[in-house]
Amino acid sequence: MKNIVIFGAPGSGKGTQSDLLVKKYGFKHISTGDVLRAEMKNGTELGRTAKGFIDNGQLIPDELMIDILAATYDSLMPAEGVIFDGFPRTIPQAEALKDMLAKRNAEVSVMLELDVPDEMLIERLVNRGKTSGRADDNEETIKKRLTVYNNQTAPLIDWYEKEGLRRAVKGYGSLEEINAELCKVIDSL
Ligand code: B4P
Repeated sequence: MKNIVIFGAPGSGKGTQSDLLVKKYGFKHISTGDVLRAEMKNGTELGRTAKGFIDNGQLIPDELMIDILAATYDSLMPAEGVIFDGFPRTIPQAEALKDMLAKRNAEVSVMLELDVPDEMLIERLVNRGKTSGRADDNEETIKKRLTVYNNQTAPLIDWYEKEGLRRAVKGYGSLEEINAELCKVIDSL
């Protein structure tokens, strides 16, 4: 069974590429952003807590995210593969993912990193904001999200490099080109 982490800055195309990989391989998909947005839509307590952080471009506290992740993962078993999209976003989350999988006799197979320059990220998210209805897709919040990414999430690049699991792919160009590069890595696992 493959456990694939898809990694990148906000707007790098994690969700977009995950959808294509799910279609091709039939993997299950855990998008922590989607999980949180569903909770917000349903007005649950978790959704109300998450909204305060998301609308400000901040990350949800690790303890909360780690519990959600484990519950979502177990609800999807058995599976041939799982794509983790938007998790981990901090080093404690990466450690928790490793422990959670180890307890289930599993491990991360690869971390696929989508590299996209900042100007392109901002342009993509501002564009998405015109139709997404997402309160965090406006220029001011996007810039905050990029700062949070650089401070809290980017250190995971070295963390996964040291684990020997990091594979970086150019995250701009056509969706098909990017997808073909990701598939090459997955097929080589
Ligand atoms: P997410 O929902 O994970 O969102 P994202 O990082 O904004 O987007 P993604 O990279 O998936 O981009 P997409 O494919 O949509 O997180 C939202 C928030 O939830 C976070 O800020 C945080 O507050 C919270 N959260 C989530 N997980 C958390 C965690 N683990 N811990 C704590 N907090 C957490 O692509 C973006 C746009 O680019 C789209 O419009 C797309 O059409 C376009 N695009 C994609 N590929 C393209 C290409 N090749 N060329 C041109 N445009 C492209």
